[in-house]
Amino acid sequence: MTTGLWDRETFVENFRAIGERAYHDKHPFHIAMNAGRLSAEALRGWVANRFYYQQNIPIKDAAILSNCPVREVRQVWIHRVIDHDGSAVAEGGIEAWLCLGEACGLSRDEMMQDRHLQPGVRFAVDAYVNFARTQLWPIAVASSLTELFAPDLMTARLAAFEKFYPRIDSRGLDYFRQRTSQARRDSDEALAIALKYCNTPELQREAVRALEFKCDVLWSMLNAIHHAYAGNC
Ligand code: AHQ
Repeated sequence: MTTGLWDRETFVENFRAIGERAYHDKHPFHIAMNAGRLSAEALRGWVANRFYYQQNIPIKDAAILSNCPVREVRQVWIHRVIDHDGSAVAEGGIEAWLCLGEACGLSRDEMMQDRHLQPGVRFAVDAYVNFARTQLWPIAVASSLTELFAPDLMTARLAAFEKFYPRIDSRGLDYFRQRTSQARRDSDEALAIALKYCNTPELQREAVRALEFKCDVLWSMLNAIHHAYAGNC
């Protein structure tokens, strides 16, 4: 039996409960990273594999744009593509992530050619892009709400890199610095859109399930990376 429409507070609380339970800040690989226990090779493996995720974020967001008939929503959402792809006047997150890789000892070529890409990372990321292409656009927007929980993780990660991994040039960490504020803005925007357009009991429950799915995407990526590079940490 479908229960009634959640009020705003209940809807938001249901999103937050998913993060509390399933966000990847609790994954053993991130715990080890933030405790300074990762080897240089494990860090390189994580950066190289996350690059595949970063490259696909603007493709995912362009898929949402292509499915969205609401001009006001597209006007809000479109900056996400430029945030990562960059533009003629400013580099974006993909370039910043390549700089992070070079600071960890990876070459641009081996990242661009996905030389280290683990099957489990490829399949999780491709599932996320496919989700954005095939789901109702408000549901795909809701799947990005893992970013509600990203700023705290970014802050902890930046502190850990500066404290435990001093051989990584600090300029390589600019992605995490810019992401902390970008994630806050992104999640504020995505939450406002999800609350407004997931406006039936069924859409609200699908939106919460979309966030659970996205938490599984991020968790599966780290499972594959953990298995490949840091099974003993
Ligand atoms: O660097 C990240 C990023 O650009 C994005 C886009 C967003 C989305 O649209 O799904 N999610 C996301 C995330 C990024 N970094 C992850 C991390 O742990 O470094 C966290 C991830 C997220 O929380 O969804």
